[in-house]
Amino acid sequence: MSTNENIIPHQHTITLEDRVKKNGYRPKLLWFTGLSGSGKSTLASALETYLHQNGFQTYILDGDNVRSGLNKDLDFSDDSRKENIRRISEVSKLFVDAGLIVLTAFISPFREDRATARSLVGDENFIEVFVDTPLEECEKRDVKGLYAKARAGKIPNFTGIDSPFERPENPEVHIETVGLTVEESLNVLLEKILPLLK
Ligand code: PPS
Repeated sequence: MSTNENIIPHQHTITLEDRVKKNGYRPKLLWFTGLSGSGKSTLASALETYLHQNGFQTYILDGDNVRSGLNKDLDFSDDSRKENIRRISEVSKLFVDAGLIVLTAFISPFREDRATARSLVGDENFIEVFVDTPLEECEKRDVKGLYAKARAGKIPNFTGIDSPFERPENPEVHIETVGLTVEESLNVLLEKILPLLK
C-alpha cells in the first residue's frame, strides 16, 4: 500500500456529531455476508425499505452493482476479492461519516477482510449480519443459474465450490433463512438490529 507524506487531511467544519444531532440517530455499517444466493441482497433491500420508511437515511452497496462500476476491473481471485472488500470498506467509511445507515451485501468470504472493514469504521459502528444459508440450499435455489455453471466448470473460483467461504465466528446478527419467508427473515432482523440502532 502506498502512503504519501504530503497528503494532509483537511478538518471540515461540519462534523459527524453535527450530523448525528441533526439526523437523530447514529450512522452504522450493516455488513451482510454469506454465500452467493444466500439472500444477502434480498434481505438488505427489505431492511433498507423498512428503515427508509421509518426516518433513517440509508444506502445499499451491493456485489453485482459495485462490480459493474467502481470495481469492474476486479475478478474473483483471492486478491481481487480482497481489493473489492477494501474499496467497499473505504467507501462505506465515507458514507458512515456522511451520517447514513449503510447496508453492504457482498459475499466477503475472508474473515480478515471483514475484520478490516470493522476496524476502519470502528467496532461500535459495525454490525456484521451473517446470512447463514447452507450451500445445498443456495445451490437448490440457484436463482442466477451460477451454481450449475460452476459445477459444469464454466465459472472458476466459485465461492462454496472451489473458492472458500470463512464463516463469521461472532457476528452481531446470525440469521438462518431456511424455512423462513423474506417477511419472517425481515422480522428476525428487525428484532435484532433495531435495538442496535438506538
Ligand atoms: S466477493 O467475494 O465479496 O468479492 O463477491 P461479491 O463482490 O459479493 O460478488 C458476488 C456476486 O458475483 C457473482 N459471481 C460470483 N460469486 C462468487 N464466486 C464467483 N466466482 C462469481 N462469479 C460471479 C454472483 O452473482 C454474486 O452475487 P450474489 O449476490 O452474492 O449472489
